[in-house]
Amino acid sequence: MFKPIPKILFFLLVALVLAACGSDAGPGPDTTVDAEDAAAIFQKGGCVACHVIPGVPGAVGTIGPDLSQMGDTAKEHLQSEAYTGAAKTAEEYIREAVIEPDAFVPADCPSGPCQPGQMTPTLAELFSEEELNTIVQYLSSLPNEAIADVDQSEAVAAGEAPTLTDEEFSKASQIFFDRCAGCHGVLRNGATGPALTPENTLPKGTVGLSTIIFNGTPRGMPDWGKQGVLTQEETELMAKFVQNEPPHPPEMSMEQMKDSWNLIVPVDERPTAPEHDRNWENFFAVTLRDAGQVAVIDGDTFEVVNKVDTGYAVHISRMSATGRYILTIGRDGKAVMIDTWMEVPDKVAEAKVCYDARSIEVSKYVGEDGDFSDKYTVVGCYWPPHFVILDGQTLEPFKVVSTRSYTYDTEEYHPEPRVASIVASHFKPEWIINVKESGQIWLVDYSDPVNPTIKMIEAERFLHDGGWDSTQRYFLVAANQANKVAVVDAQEGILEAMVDTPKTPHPGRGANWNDPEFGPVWSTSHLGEGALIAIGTDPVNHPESAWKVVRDIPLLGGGGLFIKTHPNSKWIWADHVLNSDETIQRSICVIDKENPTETHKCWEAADYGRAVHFEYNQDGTQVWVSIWGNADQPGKTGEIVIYDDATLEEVARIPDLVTPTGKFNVYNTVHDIY
Ligand code: DHE
Repeated sequence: MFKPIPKILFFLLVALVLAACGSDAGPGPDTTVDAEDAAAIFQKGGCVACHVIPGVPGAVGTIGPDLSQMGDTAKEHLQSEAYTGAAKTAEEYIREAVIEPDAFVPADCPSGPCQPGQMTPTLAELFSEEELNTIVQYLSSLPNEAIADVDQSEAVAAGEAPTLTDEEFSKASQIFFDRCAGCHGVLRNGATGPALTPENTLPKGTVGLSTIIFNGTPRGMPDWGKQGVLTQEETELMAKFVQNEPPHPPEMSMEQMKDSWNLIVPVDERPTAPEHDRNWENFFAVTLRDAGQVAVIDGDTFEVVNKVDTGYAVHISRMSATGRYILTIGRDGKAVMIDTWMEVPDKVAEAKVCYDARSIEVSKYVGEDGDFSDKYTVVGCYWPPHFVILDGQTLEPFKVVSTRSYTYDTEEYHPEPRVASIVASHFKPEWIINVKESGQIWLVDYSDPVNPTIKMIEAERFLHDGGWDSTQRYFLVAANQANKVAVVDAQEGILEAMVDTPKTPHPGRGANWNDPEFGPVWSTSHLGEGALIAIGTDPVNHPESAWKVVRDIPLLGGGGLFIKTHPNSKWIWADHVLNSDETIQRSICVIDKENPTETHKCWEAADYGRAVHFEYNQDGTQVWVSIWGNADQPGKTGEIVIYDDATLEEVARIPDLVTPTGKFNVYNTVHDIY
C-alpha cells in the first residue's frame, strides 16, 4: 500500500537535493519544490500513466522512459551526439521534453526506442508557467535517494470518476465493445491488455488515459487517434468512460439463440454435387472486416466468386471436415454457413449464439468411435462466456456450456473466462477449447454432445491462439500475457510442457517446419518484440530440443500477429501488423528454412495500410497477403497481394477489397496445413 510521505518531509527532501545541485538547480530563484504539489501536477498532466516517477503516487507507467534518474539522464543526453534539441542545461532539456517532446526522441522507452508523436505535445497548453517550473525542478532533482524507496505501486485513487450523460455513456459502451473489449475484457478485468477498472484508471486521469488511447503503446495498444479511428473528442470520451464502473452486458438464453437461427436452404434442397466447374478445394474465404462480408475467391483464377453478407467483423473462417462448407464467426457472435457447391456459393444457415465471439470449429473425427465429419459445429464466445454446440448441417444451436469458473492458479471465481481458440482433434471425437482468463485448456468429448465429458487441464492465464504440431498430436497455444506457450498432448490428454517465450507470443496457428539442426519445430512471432522463435516438437527423435526455444530470429520489430508456411515451401512468412511504425506495419519478411538465423528478405507489400495474415493456395506454390486499408478511403480500402512462393515475385493483386484480413484456403484449413 502506498503511504504518503509527510508533506513537510517531502518538501525538505526535494529542497535539500536542489540546494545541493548548485548552479544547475533550476530556473528562477526559488529552488524548493513542494513534492505534493508536483505530484498533483504530474497527475493532472497524465504523466503517471506512462512514466515511473519516484515519489509520485501511481506513477508506475512503462510506456515512456523511467524518469527516476531524470536529472542525470538529461545531462547525459545533452552530451550525446544523437541529441537533436536546442537545450543547453538539464532544466532546459526537461522543459523542452515536456512542451516539445519530439525535439529529441530518446531511445530509452522500456520496450525499445521511443517513437515520435508518442508523447502528447499539448502539455504546454495544459500547464501554467508555475506548474511547469515545479515539475522541471522536481525532475531535475532526480535521482533522489530519499524518495527512491517510497512504495508508489498502489496509488491512491485520484478523485471521482468524470460524469457522462446517458447518451455519452451508451456511445462509449459501443466504442468499447467495438475496439477495446477484445483485449481488456467486457468487464475490463484485463487479458491481452491491462485491467481497466477504476482503481487502475482513476489515478491516470483523463489526460493520461487520452494520451495512451490516442497514441497507443509499443506493447500493442493501437494508436486509435493517430489512425483516425477515434477523434480527439471520442478519445477523451473513452478516457472518461474507463474511469467509471463497467456496465454489465446481458446474458443470452438458448431460446434467444434459437430465435436467431435462420435455415436459409434446408439440407434436402442443397446441391448433391458441385454446381460449377471450379476447384472449390482451392477457394479462399477472405474476411472483408469492415464490410461485414466474406469474399469467396477462386484460388485458381483469382476471381471473386461472391461476397456473402455475414454480419459484423467476421473474425475467422473454418471449414467443415469435408471442406464443402465454410463456417464463419463474427465479433457479433453470428455463425454463418456457406455452401461452396452452390452455383454461386452463398449462405445456407446462420445463428447468433452470443454477443461477442472469436472462434468456430467443426467435428472432424472419423474412426472406430463413429463418423463425426460435418456433424457438429462449436462456437466459442467472449460474451457471454460460454461455448455453444450447433448442428453441423443446419447450425441449429442445441447445447450451451458456461466457461465461468475459477482461475487455475489462485482458484478465484472469474466472471468472464472467455473462449479463445478451438481446434478439433483428428484422432478423437474431441475439441480443444482454450479458456482465456481461467487459464484452463478444456478437452471436450463431443461423442455425446448433450452430455459432454470435459477434462480441464491447468495451463496458464490468458490463453489466446495456437495450432497443431506437424503430427497433429500436440497442440501449442500462446498464453500471451504470460509470455509462454502451453503444449497439450491431445493423445494422452495431459499438459506436456510450458515454454517461456519472448514478449507476447501471437502465433495465429503457427508454422511447422523442419529445422536443419533441430528437426521438426513449430514457430510463433510476437506482439511485444521483433522475434520469430522455433520450438522443438519431436520428443522421440530430437528429445534434446523438444519443448525448448531452439531459434530466436530477429524481425523488423514487434507487432507481429501472423506467420505461415507450407510443407512445399522453403520459407516462413511473417507480418508486423501492429507495429507503430507505418513502414514496418506494411512490411513482411521471409525466413529461409535452410538458413534460419536471420530474415532472408523483408519488403513493403503496399504503400498504404497494414500487411496482415498469410495463406497458401492448395498446392503451396503461392502466398496471399492482405493489405488492410481504410474502409473510408476509396482506392485504399485494401487488396490482396499474391506472391509466387518459389521466386517471391508478385503474381497478382486483387484490388478494391474492403479491409481484407484473414484468408482461409479450403484444403489447407480442412487438413490443418500451416
Ligand atoms: Fe484475432 C484468430 C482473438 C484482434 C484477426 N483472434 C484469433 C483467435 C482468437 C482471436 C481467440 C483464435 C481463433 C481460433 O483459432 O479458434 N483477435 C482476438 C482478440 O481478442 C483481439 C486481440 C482483439 C479483438 O477485439 O478482436 C484480436 N484479430 C484481431 C485483429 O485486430 C485482427 C488482425 C483483425 C480483426 O478481425 O479484428 C484479427 N484473429 C484474426 C485472424 C485470426 C484470428 C485473421 C485467424 C488466424 C488463423 O490463421 O487462424
